[in-house]
Amino acid sequence: MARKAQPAAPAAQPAAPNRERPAEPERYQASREELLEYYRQMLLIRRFEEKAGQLYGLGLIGGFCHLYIGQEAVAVGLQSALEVGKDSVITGYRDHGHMLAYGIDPKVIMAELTGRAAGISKGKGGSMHMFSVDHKFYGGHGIVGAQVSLGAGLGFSHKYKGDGGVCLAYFGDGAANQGQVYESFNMAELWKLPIIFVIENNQYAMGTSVNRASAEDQLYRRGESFRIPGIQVDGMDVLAVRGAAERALEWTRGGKGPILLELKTYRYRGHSMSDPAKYRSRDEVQAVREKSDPIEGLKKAFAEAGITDDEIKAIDKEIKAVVNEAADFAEQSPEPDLSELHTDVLVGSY
Ligand SMILES: Cc1ncc(C[n+]2csc(CCOP(=O)(O)OP(=O)(O)O)c2C)c(N)n1
Ligand SMILES: [Mg+2]
Repeated sequence: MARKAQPAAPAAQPAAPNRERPAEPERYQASREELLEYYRQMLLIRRFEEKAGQLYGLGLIGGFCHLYIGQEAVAVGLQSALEVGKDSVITGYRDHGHMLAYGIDPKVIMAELTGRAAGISKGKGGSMHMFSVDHKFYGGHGIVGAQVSLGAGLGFSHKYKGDGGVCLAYFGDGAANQGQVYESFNMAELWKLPIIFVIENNQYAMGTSVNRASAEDQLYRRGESFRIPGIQVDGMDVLAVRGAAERALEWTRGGKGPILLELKTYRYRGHSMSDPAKYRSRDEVQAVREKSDPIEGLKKAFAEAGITDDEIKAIDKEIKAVVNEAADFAEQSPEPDLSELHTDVLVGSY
């Protein structure tokens, strides 16, 4: 007997025609003190990472180690707009810069890199696994893309508790092709979670350029089919980054749900310490350093703000001392006791 054709189910009502867009961000008008602070923080990250590279070369740091040199303006510009202890941050394995930009003591970060008991994860996490609950800094994750789903969970927790916080979830251009990222986008928009998805587009995922790996390489558009608005930002300009942070925070704190920022940036060093760097030329790296270095770029705003060479030199000296102190501390601290081998593996109670 022929089956009767079923009437088509009524089409679901389309969601309200979207959608309001965030206002265009403006370059941030920083005060003199703020300019000096951004300079100080970016330089701290740069010198810290250079020192970490040296300690790695000397065999004092082992395992994986991913440096943030070149990308300093991203973490500094964004995190300068957050409220430490109220907002939360989560990122991948290239995490030293984000911790420093959150005001976490360079000594305990360096001690973690050298695997010492005084390190922020008691010397048992290393470069990729650092955490500070006090700062609401939730790592430090080695699984590419995992931090995005965990970040959606942090956004959920801000909303559930009504604590007014916003989560900043950083991930790379490579991670932007992971499936779980899009499941997280869907839930975040559906539930209007207070989360800023931050794509740090440093142009490469290990040795693969973004254009080779991404059908849509304008990554700020990646939220469109979830109705998440996106903004593309010059990630080498700390003032442009801070300006975009203002807009994104306005949006999320205003209860409008998630927003996506794509920061166009560049990493000067290899993917990790064991990168043969055969996928790009030295000239390419040199050209970015010369034309768009975030630290040199910021200096252009100094003259107008009346910042003198002596002030800059004093900061350079101060940062050198801070980083040397962190390295000395990291070299001299004892390693974890053998009895610590099996602690902190499982949560005792929850
Ligand atoms: C799920 C998963 N797949 C693959 C890897 C190996 N891996 C480590 S880093 C990386 C590249 C990620 O690049 P990107 O997201 O652009 O971040 P970047 O290193 O540029 O900061 C890959 C494929 C991994 N750690 N986890
Ligand atoms: Mg990348």
